[in-house]
Amino acid sequence: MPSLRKLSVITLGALSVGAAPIAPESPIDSVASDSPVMERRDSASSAAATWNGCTYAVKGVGNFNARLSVDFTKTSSLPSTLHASSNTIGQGTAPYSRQFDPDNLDLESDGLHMIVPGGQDTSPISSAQMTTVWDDIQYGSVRTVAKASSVAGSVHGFFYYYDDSQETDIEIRTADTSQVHFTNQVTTPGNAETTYNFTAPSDITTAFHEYRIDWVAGKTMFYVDGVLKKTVTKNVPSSAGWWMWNNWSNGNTWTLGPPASDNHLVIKKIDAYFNRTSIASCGTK
Ligand SMILES: *[C@@H]1O[C@H](CO)[C@@H](O)[C@H](O)[C@H]1NC(C)=O
Ligand SMILES: *[C@@H]1O[C@H](CO)[C@@H](O)[C@H](O)[C@H]1NC(C)=O
Ligand SMILES: CC(=O)N[C@H]1CO[C@H](CO)[C@@H](O)[C@@H]1O
Repeated sequence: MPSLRKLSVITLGALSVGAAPIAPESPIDSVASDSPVMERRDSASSAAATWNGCTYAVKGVGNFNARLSVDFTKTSSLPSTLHASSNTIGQGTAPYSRQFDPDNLDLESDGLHMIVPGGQDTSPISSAQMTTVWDDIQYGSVRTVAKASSVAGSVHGFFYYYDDSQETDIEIRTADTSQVHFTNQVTTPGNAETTYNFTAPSDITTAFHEYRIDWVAGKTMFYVDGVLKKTVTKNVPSSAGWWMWNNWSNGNTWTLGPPASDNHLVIKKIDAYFNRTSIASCGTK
């Protein structure tokens, strides 16, 4: 069993916003210098952006004035730039309401576990969410290295959110891990959302993969393991808001569940480049 480090959400350690960029990840986990045997390869990941003295340049995408980079296998607390949610969302037409509980975020040796505890059958369904502290994100290139739960009955979301009509999502439904979903929520009431399914990596619940959204003026681009899967130009959000990561269930036909046993989304790393509207000129490295 990995050692359990309970997250302290009160003592927030400062972490690498504005810190030196970490080198792009080596595609090889580790290779003993005297060994001819290569260790298992990580799946491909996107190259880190380059700092040009004023902004972070993501090749072919654009420039961003802030970075949030965290490796959850190397930190013992949530960085001060991330906030553990504790709000409740009403059930609406779903069977259950849900409540985000900071206690459902656990740092373990392989990363940050975002847990929907198993066996719940009363509202609110205890769920897990964290958001950027920053609420002024307008455009970004956000890469999340994560492993989905094999326990059915929740939705894992990596997404930008301002309100229900300003939202772009990567979602994994643990009731059907054969698909990854990319969606721009409807920006104009009455229109339809723009959503696409893609075949998920076959080992989505046993291996870490990189899920990336690039959001710039007029388009969102969705990637898995550094490969562009879809560019969407409809229902593109245009407001400043938060980036969020969550794992939740309300028992509806989208999430199904609630899960019968503990459902863990594991986030190993986040490397995010943002344009923050409060930063008028150059960002700081
Ligand atoms: C981010 O903001 C900078 C400065 O305002 C701008 O030059 C750049 O194009 C913006 N990036 C994107 C992706 O829109
Ligand atoms: C897309 O995903 C939804 C929800 O999991 C599913 O109902 C639908 O059949 C999928 N579509 C395709 C084309 O696979
Ligand atoms: C991507 C995703 O799952 N989005 C939903 C996650 O949960 C928030 C808050 O519960 C909803 O507002 C999102 O639509």
